[in-house]
Amino acid sequence: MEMLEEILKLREEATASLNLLKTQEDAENFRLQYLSRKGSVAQLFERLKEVPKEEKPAIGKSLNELRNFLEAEFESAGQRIAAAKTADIGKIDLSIPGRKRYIGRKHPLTQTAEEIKRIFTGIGFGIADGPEIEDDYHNFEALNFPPDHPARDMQDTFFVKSDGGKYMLRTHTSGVQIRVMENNKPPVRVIMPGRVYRNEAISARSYCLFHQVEGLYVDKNVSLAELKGTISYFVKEFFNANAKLRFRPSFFPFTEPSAEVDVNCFLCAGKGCRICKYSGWLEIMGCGMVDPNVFKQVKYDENEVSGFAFGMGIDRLAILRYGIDDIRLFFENDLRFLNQF
Ligand code: 2NL
Repeated sequence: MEMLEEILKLREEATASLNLLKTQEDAENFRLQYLSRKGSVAQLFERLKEVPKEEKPAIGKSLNELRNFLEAEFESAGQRIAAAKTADIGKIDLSIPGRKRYIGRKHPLTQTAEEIKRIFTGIGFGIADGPEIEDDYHNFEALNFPPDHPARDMQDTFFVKSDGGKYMLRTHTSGVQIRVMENNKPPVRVIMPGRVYRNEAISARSYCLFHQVEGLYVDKNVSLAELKGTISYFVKEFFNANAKLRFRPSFFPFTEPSAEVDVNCFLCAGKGCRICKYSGWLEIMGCGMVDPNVFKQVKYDENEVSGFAFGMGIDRLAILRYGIDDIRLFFENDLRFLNQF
């Protein structure tokens, strides 16, 4: 290659890398590569010896120009780097206190649901889930609700409008249990946590949406004593080992006999207070022995198997456990509330 061409090429190459210099270290590398005693510019000067005599003045002049140009540019690049460094120091105020980072946490309803799941899976229950839009069969009919039951009323249930009343937002998770029995032979031992909906006036005590955990155990010879034992175990794990509970006769279309479960009020220890409405007891769940009509619907032989079922509101349990006085707080996502759990 002609020397003049090489000089031009080196000038282009060096100018390009000058623009990329960011740190003092970059600058020193540049100096070593191009401007030091063994650098590219010096090497070109070295070759001036081989150049024919008549070309020497022109090429020598070019080389001098190159060296002066690069030295000047290198100098200003050095100033640019130094200036950038001071500018950065000016931008960062090391005396400003650090920004506080907020650590996220699980919603109190999630924490409560997880605790309930932990207790039941620990004694052999599986977890099932299913659709939140249910059909009439799974939400009511298979559960032995008579056709004129008030829960089937528009007043209590959100129906999916366009289909003339066949589909609804589930009012309990029982439909999932029906599906589990439809798809599995006994024994069955599952809980189903999930969202349920009721068309109710919204107040501190009730919301149109809440959360339920239902449980079902079906096998040969499942007894009421096992129901009581299972529920007692759960209540003592969830509330405390000394919790006292009572089973109060009740009615559900899908269980016979049925009971409601009360735990002694832990706030007043049974003396009577605002939370337990001066009764000394808090209602926490419903339960019973699965009605034979339900077994017939899912083609289980009601003479071969028996079972118990129960249902509890997660929101209600969380309210009691944490002493919350308004269910709507669970749905507002106000961090001042959520950060307390
Ligand atoms: C309550 C009461 C209950 C059930 C739910 C159930 C489901 C099937 C068959 C029989 Cl498939 N029973 N579920 C039984 C008793 C009570 O819930 O107060 N829940 C908040």
